[in-house]
Amino acid sequence: MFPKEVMYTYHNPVIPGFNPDPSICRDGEDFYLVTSSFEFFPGVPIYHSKNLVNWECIGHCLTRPSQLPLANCQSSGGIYAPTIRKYKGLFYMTTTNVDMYSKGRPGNFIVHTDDILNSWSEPVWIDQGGIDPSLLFFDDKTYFCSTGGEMNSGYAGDTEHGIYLCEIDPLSGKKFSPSKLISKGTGGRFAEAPHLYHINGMFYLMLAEGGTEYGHMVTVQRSRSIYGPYEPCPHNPVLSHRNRGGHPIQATGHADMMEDQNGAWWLVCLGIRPLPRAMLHNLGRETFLSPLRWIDGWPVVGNNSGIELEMEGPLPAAPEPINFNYMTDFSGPLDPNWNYIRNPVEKNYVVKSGCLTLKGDDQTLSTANGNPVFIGMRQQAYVMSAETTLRPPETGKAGITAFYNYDYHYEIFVERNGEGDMAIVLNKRIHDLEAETFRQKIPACDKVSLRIKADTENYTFEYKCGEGVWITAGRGLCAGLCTETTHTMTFTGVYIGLFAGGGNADFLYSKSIVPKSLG
Ligand code: 6LW
Repeated sequence: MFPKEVMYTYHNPVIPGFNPDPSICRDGEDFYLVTSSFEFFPGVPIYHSKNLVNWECIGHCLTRPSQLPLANCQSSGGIYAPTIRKYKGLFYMTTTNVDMYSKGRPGNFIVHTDDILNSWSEPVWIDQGGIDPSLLFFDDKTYFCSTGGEMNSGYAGDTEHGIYLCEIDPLSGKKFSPSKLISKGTGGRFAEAPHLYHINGMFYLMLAEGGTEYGHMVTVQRSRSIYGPYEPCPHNPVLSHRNRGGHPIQATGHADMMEDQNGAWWLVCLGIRPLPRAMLHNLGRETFLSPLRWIDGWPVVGNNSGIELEMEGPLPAAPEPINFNYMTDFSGPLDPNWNYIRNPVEKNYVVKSGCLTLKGDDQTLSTANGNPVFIGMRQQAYVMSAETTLRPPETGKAGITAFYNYDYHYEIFVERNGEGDMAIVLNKRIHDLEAETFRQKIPACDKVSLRIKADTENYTFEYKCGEGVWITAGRGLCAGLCTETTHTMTFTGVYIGLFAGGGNADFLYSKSIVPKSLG
């Protein structure tokens, strides 16, 4: 059935932790995948793989504030779903900075590069509204689609809801045709995530419908003409877990598909792994992989239109176990797995001779729409631990946090006041309630270690003075840092981060460990 007979077993999610809205393209035997980044910076991580299972973050598309202004960006504002494509020697990435709409400006833009390991162009802005932009290169023309019409009729809402298409120049952003409504979806609410493909003489339009929560699905339509009319696939939705109650993977949707160098087809999509006791998830929407077959000119996804934690497929190369363990001793530049909240003030981050100095200013992790002095990595496994050792600040605070957004975070930190008194503090913020649930004076020492241990119920916070023993300061429920429990619509996941406020602190290393049995 598959063009290549060697079948491999692999594990999902292939990119765990907050990595939603995956889009994938192939360049020879190299695969590249991008995901949404919202208020975090740099924007739009780029992952590389040779086998479609082991992905390494090699950089970001949006590395300069001129490409990605995030000042005062709302939680889960900023960058929504990207699409990546390769055409005639150039990589193109199109996405939305939804914050632009609140300024009355276009939100959809395109950047390009001829060297994916290097920097990308400045954005060109597209006069078409909505979200989830996508590109199709066909017949020497470039087609652009998204979920909104002409900009002067407003962001998505003011135009008739649906998928709009126009022809553009991807380098200048110039529009060659008016935006035309080509589909309203197949009946589910929120037709979004359009991806257009030209395969065997037909145009295929893949959409997400149902919303990005538990009713999420992927639908497909096809037409001989790019502008439609589009005929729905007889077995829509081609992927959904909406009727799979109790399945460990939920909310599958927002997909992209691609043919590999051996003629096998693959689909990447987002999904969530809810906590065992409730319909809640704290790790964010993650990236999953499924083989895709063509039957009678329609795509058939995975296991009976579903995705499993363990799947089999004709991968282009053998998969390796996913390594979740991470150690940095700050002996070189920060690798791209580290992210900031909104645009960082660069002078507040100094990496030198095995030490990261965070120069804490007057912002805190709770500063609304702020850019506190923080670097973090996505939490990628439910059961994990993360620790750091630091030299306490002369005055101020420095520590480690489990951070969802400025209204939802737990942290343990060391604080030194003007008199030189030192204390360990556990602080929790949920909704508009912020409380110190633990405060312990400690004798002055020049090194403090702080640790977060996560499981499917709690984050546990521990500290150690000098070479002493680990002491538990307290816990915080995972339920407090979940997408479903936030007071605004949010789309992100937990970061484990290092931070400082009100003074300078030197961090000597950062380490995170996932028990092998879960890797
Ligand atoms: C994205 C939309 C969606 O733009 O969630 O799951 C939105 N799908 O397509 C934010 O990621």
